Amino acid sequence: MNVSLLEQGWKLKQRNLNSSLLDNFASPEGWLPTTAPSTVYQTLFEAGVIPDPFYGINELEVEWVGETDWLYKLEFEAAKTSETSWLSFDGLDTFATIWLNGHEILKSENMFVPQRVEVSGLLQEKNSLQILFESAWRKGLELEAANGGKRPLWNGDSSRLYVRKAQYHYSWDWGPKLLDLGLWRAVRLETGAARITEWHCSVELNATFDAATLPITVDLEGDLEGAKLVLSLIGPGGIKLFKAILEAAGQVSHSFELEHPELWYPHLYGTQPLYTVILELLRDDKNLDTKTQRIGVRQIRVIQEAVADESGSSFYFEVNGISILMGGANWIPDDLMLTRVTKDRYAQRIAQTKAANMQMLRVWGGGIYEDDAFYDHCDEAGILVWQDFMFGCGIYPGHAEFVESVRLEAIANIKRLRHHPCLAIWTGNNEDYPLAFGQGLYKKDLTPEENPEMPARVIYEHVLPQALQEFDPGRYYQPGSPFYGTYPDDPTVADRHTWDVWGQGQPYRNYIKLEGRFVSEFGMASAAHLSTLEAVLPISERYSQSRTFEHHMKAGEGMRRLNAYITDTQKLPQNLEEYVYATQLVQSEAMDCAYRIWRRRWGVAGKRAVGGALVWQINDCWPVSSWAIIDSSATPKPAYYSIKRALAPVSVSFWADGSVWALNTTLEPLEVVLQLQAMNLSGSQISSETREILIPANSVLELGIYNSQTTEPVVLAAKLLEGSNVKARHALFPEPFKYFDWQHPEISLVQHGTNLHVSSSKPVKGVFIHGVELSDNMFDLIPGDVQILDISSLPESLKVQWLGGSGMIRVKREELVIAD
Ligand code: BMA
Repeated sequence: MNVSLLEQGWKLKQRNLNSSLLDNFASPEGWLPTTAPSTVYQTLFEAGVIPDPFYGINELEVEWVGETDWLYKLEFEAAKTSETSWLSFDGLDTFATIWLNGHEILKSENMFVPQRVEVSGLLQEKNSLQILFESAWRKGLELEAANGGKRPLWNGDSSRLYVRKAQYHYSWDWGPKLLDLGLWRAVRLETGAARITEWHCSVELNATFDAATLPITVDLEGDLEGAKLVLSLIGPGGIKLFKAILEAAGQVSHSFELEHPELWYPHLYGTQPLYTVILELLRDDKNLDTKTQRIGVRQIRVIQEAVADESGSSFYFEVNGISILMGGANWIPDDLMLTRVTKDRYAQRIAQTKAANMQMLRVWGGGIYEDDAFYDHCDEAGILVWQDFMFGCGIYPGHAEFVESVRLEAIANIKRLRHHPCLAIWTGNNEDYPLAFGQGLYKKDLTPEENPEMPARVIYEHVLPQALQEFDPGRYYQPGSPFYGTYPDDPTVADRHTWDVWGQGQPYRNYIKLEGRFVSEFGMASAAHLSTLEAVLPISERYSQSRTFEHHMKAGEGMRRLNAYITDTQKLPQNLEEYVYATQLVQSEAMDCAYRIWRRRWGVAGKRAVGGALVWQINDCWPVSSWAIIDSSATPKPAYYSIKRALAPVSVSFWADGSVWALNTTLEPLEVVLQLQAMNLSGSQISSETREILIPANSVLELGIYNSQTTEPVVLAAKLLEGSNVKARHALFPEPFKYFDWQHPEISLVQHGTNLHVSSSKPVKGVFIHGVELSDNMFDLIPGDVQILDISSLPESLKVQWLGGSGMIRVKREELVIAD
């Protein structure tokens, strides 16, 4: 195949509704240079036609872009050929009509369906490609009026339910309304005599994990006379393992058998060896087409078994026979202007996920089926993917055209994603069932056909599982997330979205009562970093009650809730810097509570009461106060670090009642020394205790209640030591923090080579060091316990904030003394 990327030379302009489309395209006026991929917002912003939609309250000023129609055009040359030619459009957002040399070749109404059109008869030496993108806003309103009118939803405008477009573009409780449009994925001209149209290699691992069958099916089209299909399998180290030469035909099947395959594991449980399948369609010595597919050999199961002494059933993942206590996060699209999410940005975000000791990302249903790069990085990093189909928080329609469009969308995306070893589970939608349940629209005991009040049940319960049955059988599917037993928050079965904390304003210590068998969403909002905010807040607006600050908080009652959690827990902040810290401390403490108390319920084999928790949300798509733990400038918020510590393979934890437990998610038992200490607020020791403990593999070990036997306020500290190596720490400070006098802590920072030693003469809560990349941050300091962090470079002094204060602290430099 001769493939040319039609990337450069595109032009873009707004459609003038006062003249005909033909005149619009013909007129030389108003065209802006652009590329494919590109989007309209991105092009206009980069050309200086509109201001930065993310700055200040510009969102309101640029809304018109999404309410108008836009034109793309490209002149391109093509060599004369007797072979077949196709134009491929990997992503059209959304209502597109396309003409080649004046002939309409395509109409598309679904952003998630790649399109390919044969254009052999229409191609000339000089070609003109013209595309009309109609406003999704206007089209959505028309579709809504024609197909059933307004339906219940959370977030955005109800017309979104009728439009197969990224739903968060309509605004969300963490995102602005930016109804972007355009050629959001690549465009290609492909020419050849014959081609590989479909290919798939599935992986069947045997029960003892020591042999795998790799059945490969390939569909071919075109002139296959005398052609051969060569299939090769390359091992993880680049070694050629197998080669098969087969007669080319419409469909070709073959199978490779692998003895002792190298198994793919999630991060922290093993390595991520990847095999490559290469398909070459050859005639004589001429290569007609080539495709490659990377695969991994592993078996993933969702275990729903009895939980000893409890009702309901477990919900946890098992990979290659290993029970995994999942730590992870929910993923939203990383930007509103999707073409700005480069491969490097994906790489950075997945690396951050991995560095936080996470093993799973859930691609949430209000966004997009992500770019191949996302899943490639997850394959390489060992991050499992929980993949929603793209429906979120709404009562979607079920008319025939809509269902058919969804069916094609599902098939296209299942085929694109199914070979990735990272892909663990599919779910039909995000929160459509709880929404319907709450409104009395979900009739659980009736079939989808008998329940027209929730028309899209037909999609979630028939169309999607049928598509999976045909194209990705064997992978776990659930009609929605959450999907529950008797009611949406049922803690005894399946997954749960826990929003009583934040959503209902409950204190975060209540997480102990709000577990699920698998908590696939929960979170606490906080402000973005000060520097991220300063970049979008005009100077006069840099205070937390400003109109612009509030504009960058989209959640219902969002500002009130942020403020309530601060007043419940801390003294009132005096300026924006303190405000940002106060919200981030709340988020960090809340995440520490949730992850630790739920992971405690991993228990032991046969009693896996909680199988994992995914924080809402890992990333942001613009500068905003949200539940994200990494803000839109890619800077981890403090909660990122408290989660990272809670998800470490070995941890020790306190709960508010003084109970202590250790968790070892490694597959080996661990012998460590447990050190417990109680001290008053100025750091004088009241009691201490040291004992040797053996934490069984992949289990929780309860360590009893540590009681300091005193009535004065105390700080409790726990450490696990392997020799002099600190494996884990945790501390319990008296709450609510606002009732106590946090004395000036005298924090010391000393650089030893590539380490920064941080210590203090008094107990300090929530030490956050600004402006440098560190292996840990937002930690508590206990006198006598120096924390050693990895650093890359260090300035003379560092800005440090902690509960009760902040300051610039000079970094002392120590000569590195290397002992013999
Ligand atoms: C969950 C998500 C999102 C939402 C988030 C915060 O329910 O599925 O729809 O952004 O809560 O409210």
